[in-house]
Parts: sequence; structure tokens; C-alpha cells
Amino acid sequence: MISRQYALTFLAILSACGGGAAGSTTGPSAGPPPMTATVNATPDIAFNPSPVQIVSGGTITFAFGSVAHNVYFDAVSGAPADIPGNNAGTSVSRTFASPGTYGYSCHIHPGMRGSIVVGATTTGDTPMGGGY
Ligand SMILES: [Cu+2]
Repeated sequence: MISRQYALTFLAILSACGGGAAGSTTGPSAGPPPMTATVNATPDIAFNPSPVQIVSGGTITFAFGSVAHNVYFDAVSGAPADIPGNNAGTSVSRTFASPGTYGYSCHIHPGMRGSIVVGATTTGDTPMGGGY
């Protein structure tokens, strides 16, 4: 597994930044996006927040409230499995293994859309050439 490498990388980045509150979502956009994030599917017929950023290999948890929603990802390479049906009062997680932008929509409510931006696992670490 690569979790050990992840941990070391994160430690290095955190100490390089210094002083910043780990996991803060209100600070300037320095450092990598988080490993996990929660998207609320709200009774207001919206996904919030959107877009939301995580690192490659990170997990999004969709938190469904009192009004039923579902999540169908746009047909792009690397998109995870859809969350079909009527989901209310539950949470469902999906993992994003590849960098990219993943749009999705609720098929119950036309126009209810969101997007997830999956960044590279590390920023500027060991450039291998032919990168982005
Ligand atoms: Cu919906």
C-alpha cells in the first residue's frame, strides 16, 4: 500500500507551510486539497459546496438530507459509480482515483448539478516529466 508514502508527503508539506491550521477550509488556497470532503444534498435542491476539491485517491461523502436525491456522474473516464435511487437521511461515499473534474447531477431534480475537482496527489513533488 502507499498510505505510508502519503503520510510522509503530508508531513513534509505541513511542516513546509508552517503555522497553518491543518484542515482549515477558510485559509488561502496554499497546499494540497483535503483527502476527504462532504457534499450536502440539501432540501433546497442543491449540492453544497460545489465545486469541491479533494486530492487524487480522496473520498467524497454525499450527505443526503430530508429530501431525496441521487447522484449520476457525467460519463467521463475515472468517474465512480452512480448513487441511484431515492436517498434521504443517509450518507454515501465515493472515492476518486484519478485527477480531473467530475460533474454530476440529480436525476430527480432537473438542473440540480455539482462538480468535484480532483487534484494531483502531490504538488511539485518529484516531477517525472510529461506531467500536466
Ligand atoms: Cu435532487
